[in-house]
Amino acid sequence: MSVLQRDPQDQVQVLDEDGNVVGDVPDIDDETLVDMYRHMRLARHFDTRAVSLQRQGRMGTYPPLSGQEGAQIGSAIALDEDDWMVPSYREHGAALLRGLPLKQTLLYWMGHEKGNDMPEGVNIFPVAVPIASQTLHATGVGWTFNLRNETDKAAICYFGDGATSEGDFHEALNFAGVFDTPNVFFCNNNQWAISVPRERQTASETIAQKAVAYGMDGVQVDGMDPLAVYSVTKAALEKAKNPKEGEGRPTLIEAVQYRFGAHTTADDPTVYRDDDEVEKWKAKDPIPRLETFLRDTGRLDDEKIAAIENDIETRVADAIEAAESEPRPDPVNMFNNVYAERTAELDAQAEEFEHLLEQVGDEGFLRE
Ligand SMILES: Cc1ncc(C[n+]2csc(CCOP(=O)(O)OP(=O)(O)O)c2C)c(N)n1
Ligand SMILES: [Mg+2]
Repeated sequence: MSVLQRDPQDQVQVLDEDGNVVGDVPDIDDETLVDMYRHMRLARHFDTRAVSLQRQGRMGTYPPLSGQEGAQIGSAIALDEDDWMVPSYREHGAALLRGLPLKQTLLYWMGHEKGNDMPEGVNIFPVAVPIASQTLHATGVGWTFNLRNETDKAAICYFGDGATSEGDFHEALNFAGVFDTPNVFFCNNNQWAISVPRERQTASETIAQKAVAYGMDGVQVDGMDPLAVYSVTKAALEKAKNPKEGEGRPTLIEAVQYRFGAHTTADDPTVYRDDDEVEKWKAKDPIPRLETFLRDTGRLDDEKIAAIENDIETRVADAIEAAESEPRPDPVNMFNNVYAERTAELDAQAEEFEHLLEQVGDEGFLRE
């Protein structure tokens, strides 16, 4: 039976908190497993450096991902080359794995238009800050594949627990169910929507169970177990592209996890959550879990880990240097890429902005 066909309360797990195998290990080759680990470590290191850049005034704001590496990398690594990814604003790890250079993620959060300019062949939508708006875009991508008869492609959409309270989420899933679009809706349930806890977000026992209302499979997975995340995402992507008789294409995955840090660098989580809670979840950290599994099965040792650490430090340092070497962007560029072409309204806004800029200068805008 497929890993997707289960009670939405029955959480999929492959590794327990200590990295012991407790479920079916997915069929992944050794190289990919080590690559999974490398990317999770890279995402964590990048995250630490990015927060520190922001603290030093070298970046505007930044949403940390620590704690969520297992969900991001475990799912993104399951995608095929032609699949598309539709992210929220926290998917730096998943985006990196799918080919977005770290330099661009840095540029985006430094306020540079180039950050959202996807390189040719990188199938990732721009960062979506308006909560849940990207779920509709993702359904649109899936519907496009249907209309074009491109049955070998699927789109994964990432969003948070808070996004499930938005109308967009319901419209996106309802449409996907009715039009049987090849979508994987991947909810990063990190327990908090800024300061709103999961239990204030919905009275549903799980987020996965919401799938029932849209006529699609819903599955809850331990989002801090990268192997379990891989298993369910892979199964959902395969079903999206090649459903068996009687199966629908779309799936809702609820990946249960925790963000270790602040919502963004503008947030102070100590005012709304206890240290005990954070410590409880830190014991489930996806990185040591996968590391234990890889060491126990002879795929990783001290020497290989040291080489990985060296490599990721260099990669992140190089990306920071490259991003900081970019010339400062002209703020008027922000009007250029809203639509393919600038509308008359945007022209008027840009003109007014340039006029103001002439009057008060850059500094005038920075004054509090
Ligand atoms: C439509 C909309 N409303 C409000 C906000 C402000 N806002 C930014 S992040 C956030 C919480 C989102 O929580 P969740 O969906 O759980 O995602 P997480 O940040 O936890 O990954 C809110 C309310 C927004 N960006 N867009
Ligand atoms: Mg959340």
